[in-house]
Amino acid sequence: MSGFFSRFKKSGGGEPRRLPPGQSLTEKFPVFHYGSVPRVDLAEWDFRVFGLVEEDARWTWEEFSRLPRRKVVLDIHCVTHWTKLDTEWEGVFVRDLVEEGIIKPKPEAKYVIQHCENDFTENLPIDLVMADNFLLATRYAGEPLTLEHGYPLRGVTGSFPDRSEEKTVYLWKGGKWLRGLEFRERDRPGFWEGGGYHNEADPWKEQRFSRQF
Ligand SMILES: Nc1nc2c(c(=O)[nH]1)N[C@H]1C(S)=C(S)[C@@H](COP(=O)(O)O)O[C@H]1N2
Ligand SMILES: [Mo]
Repeated sequence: MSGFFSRFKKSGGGEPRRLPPGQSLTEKFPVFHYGSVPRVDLAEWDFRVFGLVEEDARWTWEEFSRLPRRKVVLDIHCVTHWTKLDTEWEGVFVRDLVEEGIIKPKPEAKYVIQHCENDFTENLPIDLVMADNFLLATRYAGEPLTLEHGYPLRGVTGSFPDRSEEKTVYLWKGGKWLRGLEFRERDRPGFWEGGGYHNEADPWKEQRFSRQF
């Protein structure tokens, strides 16, 4: 029992905060998406950065693989009420690309749209995309992503196991089969937001839906 509870470390205020309201822990990694799993050919794959950036970019898989990368451990929260603790991801952080001058967002850029296969999109404010709890992940738990979890590249967002002050959003804000980032001045609802999911998606505030279905 102590082992279980010791995983819920105290955050600044002294209260343990790892399981957002209305969530249950799972050891599994459920798969959830709309539509079918796209077939991706790495030889044809590219990744585009466009919109309000000083220079557009288009990277092949090989070029993308040479970008700076690092690892992070996150607790991920699905709007369908499961939370998975201590998930290990590896990939590219937008923050690193900006700090190294590889991407130069214009000052007017306030939002970032993830563009995925089959015209699927997800939207986030730029500060959340630049945070250390958002990455463009190529690997999960030491292995390349599986097809159904977004191979070869997906957005991932979650909360830090050891601190919970950072703004977090539900996992639906991480687009699987990611193909590009668009920097914009104005927000534009993504696929799930268009279907009634909450635009802000903060699991601690239980921002699941913006209206009743
Ligand atoms: N391309 C794409 N990405 C997507 C979705 C989708 O329908 N298409 N669904 C989102 C939702 S609602 C969730 S909960 C997570 C699920 O990720 P998982 O299947 O790896 O658990 O993917 C998100 N990313
Ligand atoms: Mo979801």
